[in-house]
Amino acid sequence: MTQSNKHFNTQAIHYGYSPLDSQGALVPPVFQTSTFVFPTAQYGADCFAGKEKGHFYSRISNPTLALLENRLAQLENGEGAIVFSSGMGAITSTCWSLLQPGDELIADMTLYGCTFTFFNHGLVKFGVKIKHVDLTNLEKLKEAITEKTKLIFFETPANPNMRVSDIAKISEIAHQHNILVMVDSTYCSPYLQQPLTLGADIVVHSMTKYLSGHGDVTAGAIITTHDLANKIRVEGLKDMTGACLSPHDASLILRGIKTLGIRMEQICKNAQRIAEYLADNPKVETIHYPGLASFPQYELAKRQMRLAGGMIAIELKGGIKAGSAFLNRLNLFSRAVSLGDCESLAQHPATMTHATYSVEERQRHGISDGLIRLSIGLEDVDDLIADLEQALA
Ligand code: HCS
Repeated sequence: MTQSNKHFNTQAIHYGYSPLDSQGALVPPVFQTSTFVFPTAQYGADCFAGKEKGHFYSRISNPTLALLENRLAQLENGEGAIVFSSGMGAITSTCWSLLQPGDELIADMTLYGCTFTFFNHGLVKFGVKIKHVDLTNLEKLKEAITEKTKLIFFETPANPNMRVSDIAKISEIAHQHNILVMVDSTYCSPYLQQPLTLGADIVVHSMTKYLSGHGDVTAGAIITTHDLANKIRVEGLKDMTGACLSPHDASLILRGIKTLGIRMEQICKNAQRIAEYLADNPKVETIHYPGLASFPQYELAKRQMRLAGGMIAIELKGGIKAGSAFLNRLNLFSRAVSLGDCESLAQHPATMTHATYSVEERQRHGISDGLIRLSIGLEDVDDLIADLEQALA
């Protein structure tokens, strides 16, 4: 009944749940409880000592969270997963568990603003050295590695400028030096890209985005080996961040994942049409979308992603002034951060998602002031193009 040998959509709907184990309930019940009753005092003590595998407190585990974790591990081709109350909860819990003072972390040049800040203003305070390296250049990666390097972290495609990094090649180099590779695959979801299959050690998702898919939850996850998941659960999640997901939010994500495949297919179709329209529009100076042959890493993106995704970054002729006027004229696209929702969204990274970088840092890290980020949703694509057309006019 767990459907482990089936295709993606079948697993996204069924994996890990048997209705007859829950009085026939077609949809998994939500275990909305913070604590669990011990049949005996000894059983409780054994739970705390790690000798019993049962659930005993929902910050650490809960049957609804466990179902979501098992399903995610299956969809990402991993052994184990942990869910968190946000993507940042997932990143911070993992880094606190894996890094120590004196260690070095290599990160790509472009990262989501709060990840960048956590690394450069959070981890550094505790003696971890951060090296930003252009991971699209493997020679630079090899030069940056030292015996202190413990973790390589990158987003692919990167938020917001869409840089694509080669997961297989970076993992191969990292593993020659016993370095762990952590990939933020939020822009793809497991439907478009499976970093563990390509050799990475840890995948992180903001499940606020495509996995939940409906803009009503903040959540995060990591998927990795059993051993690493166990370490990060009992160190990072349990004792360091406590960034646990609520059972109700987990059930919303389980619902969202059922339609992940068909949502991603349609979102990617819409995004491809919109990218082609924008690429031909004379008001657009630059467009970054992995599904266009003009995209610098078009071949790599085709190799490691099933489809080109729903995120597009553009720069308009006239820079930030034109970009701001364009944002203000949009009617159907919502002016909002976040991504991966049914609603199409538009935002300005330099003053919103990446405002945590200083001006100089943004310049150094390739986030231009005029960049506009679009998250393509599920509206009819002709309506979306009409909205872009009138906003660009
Ligand atoms: N990580 C989200 C939230 C921004 S504040 C985004 O839109 O990139």
